[in-house]
Amino acid sequence: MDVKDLNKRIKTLEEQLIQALEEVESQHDLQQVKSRYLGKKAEISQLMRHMKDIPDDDKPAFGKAVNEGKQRFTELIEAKREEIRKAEVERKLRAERIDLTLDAPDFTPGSVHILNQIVEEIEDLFIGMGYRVKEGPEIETDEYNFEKLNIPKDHPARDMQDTLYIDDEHLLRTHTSPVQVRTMLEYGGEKPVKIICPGKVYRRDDDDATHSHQFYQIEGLVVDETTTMSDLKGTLLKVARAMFGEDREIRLRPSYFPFTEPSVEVDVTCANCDGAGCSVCKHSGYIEILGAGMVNNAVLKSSGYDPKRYQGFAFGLGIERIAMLRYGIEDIRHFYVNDLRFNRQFR
Ligand code: FA5
Repeated sequence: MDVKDLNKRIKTLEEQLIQALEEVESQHDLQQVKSRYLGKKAEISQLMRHMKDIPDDDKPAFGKAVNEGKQRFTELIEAKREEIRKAEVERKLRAERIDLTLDAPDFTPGSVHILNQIVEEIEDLFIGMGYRVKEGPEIETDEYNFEKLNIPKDHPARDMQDTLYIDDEHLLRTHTSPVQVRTMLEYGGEKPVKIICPGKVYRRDDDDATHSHQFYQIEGLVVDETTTMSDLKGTLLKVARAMFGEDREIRLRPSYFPFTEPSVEVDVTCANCDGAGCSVCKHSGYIEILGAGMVNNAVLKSSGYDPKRYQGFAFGLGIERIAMLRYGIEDIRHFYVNDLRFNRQFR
């Protein structure tokens, strides 16, 4: 084969390639044509073998002809590739075209559940006072839910919160208070703490109008060198007024929690009768909304804080309780049955 024959042969191959490309419809077909015309076993690749029979003077022209042929084949194939890609994009766009003149289906937008609305409102209030929002696990260990909160095994206070155990050491948290301990340990006993923690809690309570086996709490914890009971009272007054109106008053009643000392329960003046006494507040003029107190020294110690240097206050409020009082909801189960007629009232 001389250079002239070679050029002729390459020209024929090129015409065959152009014809083959006309049949190609997909990238897959194209790949097959490419390996037939440019692969290792393709004729153009094999032509180099004839080089040894070519006179030395013609060798450069022979090599050049093969390489230029390969270059043209590649360009033809790549042009086809681009053509297929564009056709595919266009096909897709046509298939996905939206008819803006069609009537929209009847569509009712959803909304945030009332319990989450209250959580968000309380979060905003506390973030505005410089608190951080923390989270903790719903599956807790006995150690964090009880032991480090000064409630050892066999302590009668364990009966205050009927517990759903997973095994001897793990349980569904009965309150958000374990996050107090988790946060203090995380802060390492040196830094002041100022956090709230909203979350779900679980108890083996029988469901009735005011009790649920699963409900929401918000925990609050402040630990610093100068924290006092009057800081706690001022903070809780702010919460009560934000939730129930600027003219609400609160009352701290002595109570008992193993993890606070002294402990209080907090009542707010009844919004229904303005404190005069009515059936909603059982004629007392007040309704209880939360538990609170000064962090017990034993808890500060087990969480790495020196009680001689630091004091703290903590509180835990029930979100459902607040929503029920604020909106006059008579049964806690309304929050969980997902009756849209109930949920839509709070949009
Ligand atoms: C506690 O859970 C304490 N951890 C609160 C606390 C935190 C005290 C920090 C001191 C310092 P208690 O069991 O009272 O306390 O629950 C707190 C609130 O959760 C109650 O005031 C009530 O609003 C709500 N609550 C309790 N049990 C239920 C229930 N079964 N269903 C709905 N809400 C409940």
